[in-house]
Amino acid sequence: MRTTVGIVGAGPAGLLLARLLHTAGIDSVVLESRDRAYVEQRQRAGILEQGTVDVLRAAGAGARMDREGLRHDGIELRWAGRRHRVDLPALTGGRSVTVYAQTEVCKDLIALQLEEGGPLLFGAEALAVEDAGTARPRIPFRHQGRADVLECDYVVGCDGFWGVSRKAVPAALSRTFERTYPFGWLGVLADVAPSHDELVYARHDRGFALLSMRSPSVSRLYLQVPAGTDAESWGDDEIWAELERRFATDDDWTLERGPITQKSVTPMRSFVHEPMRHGRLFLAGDAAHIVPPTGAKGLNLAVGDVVTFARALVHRRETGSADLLDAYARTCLGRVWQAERFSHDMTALLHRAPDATPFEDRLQLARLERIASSRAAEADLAEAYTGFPLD
Ligand code: RFL
Ligand code: PHB
Repeated sequence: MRTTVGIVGAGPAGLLLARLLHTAGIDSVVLESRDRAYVEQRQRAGILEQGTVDVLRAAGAGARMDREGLRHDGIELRWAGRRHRVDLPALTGGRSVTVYAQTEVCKDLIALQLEEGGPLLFGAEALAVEDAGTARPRIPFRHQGRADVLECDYVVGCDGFWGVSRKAVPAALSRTFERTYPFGWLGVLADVAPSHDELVYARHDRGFALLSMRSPSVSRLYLQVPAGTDAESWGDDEIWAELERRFATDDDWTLERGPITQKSVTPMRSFVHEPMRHGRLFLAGDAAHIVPPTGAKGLNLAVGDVVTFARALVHRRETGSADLLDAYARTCLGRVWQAERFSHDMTALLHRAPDATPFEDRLQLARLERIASSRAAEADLAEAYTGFPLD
């Protein structure tokens, strides 16, 4: 099999890249090791930055998002019984975010690709990326039990943190930057209308909690739990009781309970692999970097990477110049490190480390007070949360 761009992985990065290349008239093949249902149902991100929304729309993948996505003009910070709303457009010159789940983004992009785009193979596991340092990189893969090889001009590794692409960068050239956290998130989906119309990020002495949503009738809620916690060790009533404690306010706000339909625990990690490019291999999304979910940045970063690659390849075709391809890693890493910084800071602001000292607790409260009382501090948060521009 032969194509211009071999794409490993059909998460949001790989699927959007295939769509962007298709609209630019560049052919690609996507290899995805899992089946379609798995990719469409894996519960993950919920928040799209304005820039991500604009990209999906321009790619012709925004119709259902525009109908069903929920535009949010604020988030609430909650601590010590207090509530503080951050007005996103007022602080950023009009920017907001959209609640539209990653599952739905993937469903929309898969449907478009199967209808109009190039091959998208499910159950196709890439075994390696070979000859990345040459003009003819290759991807050996297994599809429905048969061995095959995809020959390409370029390979984009969109295969997430556990994928094979990153391993094709020689160890002598690779550098990784990493932090693991001593806690994770227990996430639940519940069939109940969200108890607030905007997201609530809560800092509590017992740990962080987040109220989010998937639709006007489905809530998505998270609790900070110790690293390594088994989701099944938390009973449903116990989860609701703990959420109530951590979201408790001094006013008459209440948390509505409902049937929990899914629960799982996500570990938290910050991770960057440099460089993001080796020869004809380009890494994009979680394959190259991971952020803790507190800043809602992972999917949006993946979008930034593939937009940067697609633009660079179109530029190469139109002008013959490889300048933008050569600038890929530098361009992406600028945004990546800003998102790493913000995600780390939001995590530190709102989570309680198991060994937190009273001094650190007071600092957290002082930081929250600062955001609530200084427009500059609040605008700094709002700018990063709504996203750094793609250009
Ligand atoms: P993905 O989504 O992991 O997709 C990689 C795909 O590659 C496939 N694959 C292979 N295919 C072929 N051959 C191989 N050898 C392969 N190895 C792997 C995998 O099966 C998979 O389908 O990476 P991608 O596309 O880079 O997308 C990244 C995002 O999924 C991720 O950053 C976000 O979900 C992070 N994230 C959030 N991001 C946001 O922007 N906003 C949020 O609100 C947000 N919330 C979250 C999150 C992530 C979470 N978890 C579970 C980590 C909330 C949570 C709880
Ligand atoms: C989500 O809805 O899954 C979500 C929202 C905001 C975050 C992380 C996850 O910061």
